[in-house]
Amino acid sequence: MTPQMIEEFQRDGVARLGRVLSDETVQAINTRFKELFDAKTGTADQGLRNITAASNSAEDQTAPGNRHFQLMNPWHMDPVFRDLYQNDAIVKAHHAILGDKVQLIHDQIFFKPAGDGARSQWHLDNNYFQCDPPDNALTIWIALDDADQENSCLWYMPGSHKLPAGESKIVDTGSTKLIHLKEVDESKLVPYEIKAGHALMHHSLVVHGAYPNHSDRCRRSYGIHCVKTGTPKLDGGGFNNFEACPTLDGTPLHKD
Ligand SMILES: O=C(O)CCC(=O)C(=O)O
Repeated sequence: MTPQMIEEFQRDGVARLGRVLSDETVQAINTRFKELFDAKTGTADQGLRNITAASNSAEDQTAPGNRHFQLMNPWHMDPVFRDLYQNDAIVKAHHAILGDKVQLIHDQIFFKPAGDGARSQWHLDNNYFQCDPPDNALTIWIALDDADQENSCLWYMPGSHKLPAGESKIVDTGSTKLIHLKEVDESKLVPYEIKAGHALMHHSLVVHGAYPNHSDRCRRSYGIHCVKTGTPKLDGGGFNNFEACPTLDGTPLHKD
């Protein structure tokens, strides 16, 4: 990460990291993802779900309409994904913000099909992570297709990671398990269009989300969520399981 990227991240809560994956790697990830997606679609496998579906039933999960698929923890499924969280550019970017000791919370692939890709509700990642302090966690989001305003690129509210909790940050879980924000002034949101293989890094308190994908192109992306090693959760728990949340450099947990 350059000093300019670090400054941008600290000021806006989001920074463009430029290219982190070659076209060949993006292609290999998309091929493997398609195999996993096809094998899991319509099964009760909890690794894959449509997060906007009313339930986990095969019928709801495969119904056309409002679709936003999520494959959780692909790094458990194939070395092609394990290589991603250990990718040099990604590890260095984490170290630049969080210091030497960093561990995985989880990774995921998002897939919004062409035509009926759902919106991503406006949210803050730390409402899911529950890290204390929130500064200790961040997300790197890598586009696996060119992502623009037509096919649901991410939109951010720059600087919102510094807003006090409460203002623009009241959550509403509604009928789903998603924790989204109740009121967001959409005029303050900025689109972050990026090419396939390029990445964004964002703070765990920055407001972000995406509009639906009504275009004739799908939009896939890979999200990696990490935390400074040993960070507790707000409920007093932590990320203490090496198998589930390994350090990025393979060192044992909690050894400084
Ligand atoms: O890909 C998306 O639309 C949502 C991703 C996201 O919000 C995240 O990775 O924090």
